Amino acid sequence: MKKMFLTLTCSLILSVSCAAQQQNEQAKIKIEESAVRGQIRGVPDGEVIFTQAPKGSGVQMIVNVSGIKKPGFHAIHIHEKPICDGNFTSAGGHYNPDDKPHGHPEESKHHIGDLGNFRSSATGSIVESRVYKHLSMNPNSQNYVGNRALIIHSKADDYSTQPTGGAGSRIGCAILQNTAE
Ligand SMILES: [Cu+2]
Repeated sequence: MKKMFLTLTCSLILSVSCAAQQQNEQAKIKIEESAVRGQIRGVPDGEVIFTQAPKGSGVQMIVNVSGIKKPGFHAIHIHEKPICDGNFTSAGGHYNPDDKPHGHPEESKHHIGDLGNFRSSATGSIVESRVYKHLSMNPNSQNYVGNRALIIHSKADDYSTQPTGGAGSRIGCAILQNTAE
C-alpha cells in the first residue's frame, strides 16, 4: 500500500512538473513567434529584438551592439524600407506614415520611427532595453515594427532638426523581420 501511494505521488509530481514544463515551452514558442528581429550590419554589429511588452501595451526593444567607434550618444530610428545596401540610404527616411514632425519618442509629436538616443560605452557597445508605447507587434497595425529597417547613426538626435534630427551618417542597419514569417 505504501509503495502504491509513493508511485501515485511520484507520477502526480511528474505530471504536474511535466505540465508546467509544457506550458513554459508553449510560452517560449509564443514569444518566439511574435518576435521581430534584426541582425545589425555596418561598422557596429549585433542584434535587435522587438517583443510584446510584458506589462500593458507597447513593444519592448532589446538592442545589443558592439564595435561602435565613437563613445557617446547615437540616434536610433526605424526607417521605412527593409533594405540595408551601401551606405544604408537604401532604407529611406524615418518611418512616418502619419506625416508628423520628427521629435523625441515620448513627446506628443514624433515619427513612428523615432526611438531616441542610446549611449555607447567606452568600449563601443550599446546594451539596452526600452519599451515604446507607440509601437505595435500586430502586422496589421500601421505602427508595426516589422518589414522595416533599424538604423544606428553616427551622432546624437537633437530631436528638433527636421526631418532627420541632425543625427549624421548611417553607421549600422538591420532588416526587421518577424522570425515566424
Ligand atoms: Cu535615422
